Amino acid sequence: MADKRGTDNVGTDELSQRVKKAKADNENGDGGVGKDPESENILSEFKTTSVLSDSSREKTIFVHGKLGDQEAVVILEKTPIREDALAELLTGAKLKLEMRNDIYSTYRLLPPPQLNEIKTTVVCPATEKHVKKYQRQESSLVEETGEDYKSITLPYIQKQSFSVQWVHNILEKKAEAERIVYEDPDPEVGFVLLPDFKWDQKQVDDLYLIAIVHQRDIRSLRDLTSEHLALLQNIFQKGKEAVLQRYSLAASKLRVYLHYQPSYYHLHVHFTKLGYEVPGCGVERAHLLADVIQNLRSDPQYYKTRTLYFPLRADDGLLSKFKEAGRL
Ligand code: M7G
Repeated sequence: MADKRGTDNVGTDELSQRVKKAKADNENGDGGVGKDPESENILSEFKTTSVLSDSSREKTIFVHGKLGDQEAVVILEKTPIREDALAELLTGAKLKLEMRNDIYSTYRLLPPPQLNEIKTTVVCPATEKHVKKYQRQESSLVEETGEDYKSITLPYIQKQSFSVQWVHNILEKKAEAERIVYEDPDPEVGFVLLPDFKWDQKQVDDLYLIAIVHQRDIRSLRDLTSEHLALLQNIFQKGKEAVLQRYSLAASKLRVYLHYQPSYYHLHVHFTKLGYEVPGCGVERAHLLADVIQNLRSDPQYYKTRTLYFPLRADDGLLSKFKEAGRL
């Protein structure tokens, strides 16, 4: 069942209603690239090549396969059971008894189809890098000095990183325009705040938004100096206000952070609900925006000069570059 952490001042029910309303409001917006709510089932042609990873605890499976002649990755994830849908779930379901013993009994509950969704993400055409990203792999912690960044990491990411076309589509309103929660259009300090595609927006317990900056030449934490303080403070302040207004979630219930290394080298900030243990929120990858702001205040060149630590997966090309350079 969806947990109730952090809903101190507002009931879960009310929160769910607000999320649903926000979603409905959003869905009345204009279309974007690939928007086709009732699209036909393109996955009926999907041919599985391999299961990249799965988790019975997370109730997810990451599958590599082919859609026609194109490589594809499909991610399936069972969604949380919502409190506001409980009554409909219990009355509308078929219940099949599995066993009964004294005061105990177990059943298989077959919910009505509308309450039995599986959140599905399709990446197609998927690159080899996508396939690797979703494959379960051992990781190693890398120590990157400011010099290592210039001589190893930067040349690698200039050649090898994921396309940020999807980010440009968002900034130009060519995709996901109807999902935007808040925008500050200023070219210097402005940003777009919208739901991360990992969040289905059905409950606030797993809230996940991203703030994408309008400036296009800031790759990551490493590019930040005190010149970007106004931008970072603007995202922090207005992002928190927008979340409070839209989802009634106070700033004290949010984890606001950047990834280093990110997957996509266009500066963006993650806003997740505190207590929601999302992959990538651990100390080896997440940098709290509040800390980033403080560090830049005390040293304008902090992220140019500091040694930064991050995990790299065994088959990551960047890891090979660190090994070749004798840094691992
Ligand atoms: P990251 O730190 O660069 O990499 O974050 P990560 O994916 O390894 O965490 C990028 C964030 O953008 C992730 O949280 C993704 O789930 C999210 N994201 C990625 N894509 C391709 C999209 C997209 O097309 N739309 C939206 N809304 N979010 C996306």
